[in-house]
Amino acid sequence: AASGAAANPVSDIFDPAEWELAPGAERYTDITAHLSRDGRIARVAFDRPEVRNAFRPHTVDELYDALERVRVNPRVGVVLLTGNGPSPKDGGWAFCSGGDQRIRGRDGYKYSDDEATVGPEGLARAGRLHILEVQRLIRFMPKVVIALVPGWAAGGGHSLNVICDLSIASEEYARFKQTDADVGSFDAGYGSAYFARQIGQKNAREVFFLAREYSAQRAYEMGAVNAVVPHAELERTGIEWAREILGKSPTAIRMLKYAFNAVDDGLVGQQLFAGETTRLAYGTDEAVEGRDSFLEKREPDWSPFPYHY
Ligand code: S0N
Repeated sequence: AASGAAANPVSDIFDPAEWELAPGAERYTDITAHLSRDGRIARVAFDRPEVRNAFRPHTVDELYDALERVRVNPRVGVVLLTGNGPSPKDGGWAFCSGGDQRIRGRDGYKYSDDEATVGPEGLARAGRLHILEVQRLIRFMPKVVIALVPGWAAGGGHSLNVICDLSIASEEYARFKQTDADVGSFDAGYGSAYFARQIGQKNAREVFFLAREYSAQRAYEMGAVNAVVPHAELERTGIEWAREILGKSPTAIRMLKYAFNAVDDGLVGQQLFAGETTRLAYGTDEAVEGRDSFLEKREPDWSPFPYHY
């Protein structure tokens, strides 16, 4: 498979006929970002296959930028998050292997490999575990995010698979391993506690406490992924699922995503759901009457609006 990387500069299973470069993506070095030709699906991918798509702080900055652009793009309804490959070194595939262990220091992650050049801004960023900001962006984005797992999902990459709304895994190459306890770096938030909601407490504790390797099939049996497909069909399946979701009501999808989230997200989840209900309410004659009565300095007339039961 290693020859594929040379044949296709993005990824061996990337179909250039489906995609065009997303606006602003030409300057990314650690990820790639594309939009489908009709602009309705985004594909964002880790692009460090030589280190199993591990992320350094710069990678996370780019990922956040790409996902934020997607979040505010009104045409995009579904996001595919994946990892490019194979590795030019050994042909191995990865979704993401988490934080780049080569630049992890005592106070977190070094923002730059060259600390002398980072300046005050770099110092302020030092040690930030800002992959958690990316997790929140995915979690709170009112669009469906699908993880396409072409190879290893390990450590913080495993957590990213957890946070995505749906997951499709490569039958041949997807592997799952939560190395956090091996390397002394643990995700005590969504990556573990929410993972236990997905696959059950005993399974989740096994994955974390034993840090074993799991196949795509085993991950499917545990409920950690939605489907296992042949490697060559991974991206096509992701696009098919995205197109199916795009055939549904955008409002229904966003309300459902926030409804699924709310039970685990406390007041933040309620706040997001509430924001959506307010948006819906603004579209009613009743809310318009409230606004107009204020602007016209008169008592509101609520009589046309019944107390539904
Ligand atoms: C993924 C593994 C299992 C793959 O094994 P395999 O196929 O045998 O390949 P290797 O030979 O090991 O790797 C190939 C080359 O890639 C390099 N490499 C792989 N992973 C990393 C990495 N994470 N960082 C740096 N380099 C990596 C290898 O070194 C090798 O390079 P060469 O050829 O030069 O020797 C296996 O590679 C593995 O176990 N990787 C490490 C996985 C890991 O432990 N990741 C870190 C876990 N922790 C986090 O991610 C924390 C992240 C975080 O920021 C966080 C913080 C707070 C709260 C939450 C999080 C969060 O988790 O999101």
